[in-house]
Amino acid sequence: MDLASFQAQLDALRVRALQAIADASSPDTLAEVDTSILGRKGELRALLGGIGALPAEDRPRVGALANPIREEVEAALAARREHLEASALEARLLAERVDVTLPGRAAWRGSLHPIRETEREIARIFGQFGFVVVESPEVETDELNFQALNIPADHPARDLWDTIYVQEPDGAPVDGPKHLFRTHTSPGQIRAMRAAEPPIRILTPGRCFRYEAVDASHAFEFFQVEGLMVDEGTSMAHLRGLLDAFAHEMFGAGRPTRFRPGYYPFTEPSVAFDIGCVVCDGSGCPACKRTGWMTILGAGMVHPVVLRNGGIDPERYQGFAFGMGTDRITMLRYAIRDIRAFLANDLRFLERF
Ligand code: 2NL
Repeated sequence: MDLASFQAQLDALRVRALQAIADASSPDTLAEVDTSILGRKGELRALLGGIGALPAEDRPRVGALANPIREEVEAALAARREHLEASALEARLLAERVDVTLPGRAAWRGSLHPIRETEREIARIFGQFGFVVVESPEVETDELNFQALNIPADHPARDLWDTIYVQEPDGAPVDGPKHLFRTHTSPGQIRAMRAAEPPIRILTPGRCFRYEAVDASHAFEFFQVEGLMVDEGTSMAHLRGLLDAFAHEMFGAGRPTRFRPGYYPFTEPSVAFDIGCVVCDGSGCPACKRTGWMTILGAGMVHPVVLRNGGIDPERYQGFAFGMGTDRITMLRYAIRDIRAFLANDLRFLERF
């Protein structure tokens, strides 16, 4: 070999290297090119390893020929690497591009449960007449849930409520208080009467329990709002006027209302309070059993025995009370057909409100 052919091989290597560098499309292939040309077992080393075949006087010139080419290849590698890394970054930025002008996604805040919303609306309406909300325990004594309300232990009226009783703890006195899941919120009203002097105007919203066969209109866990007013000279006329105002705010100003005779052991006299059917406006339909009327609550003048059980003198004070099913009022407001929807925790239902 002579210097000219060494030079020719060097030039060929240079062209091959620059071409491979230009063709490398990723940092990984570029690193492979780097190794195959400049590496310890690379082509340049192999070529330089052959200088022993050159005449002795030519050997010192080999470095001067090879070094600029090594530098050129190194520079080309560096430039190409920089380019590939920059375009990889560009591609990533492009792929991850965010349109900062898009409107934001609103955070989901949840909403009031429809039962709670109805409770608040009821409290708002009666609040205008001075009624305040009072809450009380869901597990009560037999005494407050039944006896104080003129429903003695052996009274047939107890058959009206199928009650869920609580097992008393071991060691509880046999003649001690018996506990149960309240069947209505009335025990809260007894508590309020015992705690306060008339005038009393309270609302007791809350969860109640009865041992029921469950269907579209019966749940064993349901909601009630009761109201109680006790003062001197309180009459049925006040009750009627108050309930009319309530019905007109809740179900529309023009809606007809009526009292029908009813029966409860804790009120005397007792009434059912009806409104014109919200489905057919009174002309008669399946929802009102063709009567044109729907009962929305029960009410009456508080029985004197119940006033006395509440620590109130029935000779001086009179009271009226009323009770409504919050589930039922809510079903009428929103045309909900199945009471079980309220406690099923199905977001498709709850998100409607
Ligand atoms: C109904 C009927 C009613 C009452 C609840 C009551 C409470 C006390 C004294 C007297 Cl402390 N009465 N509550 C009175 C009449 C009817 O509820 O059908 N509720 C869903």
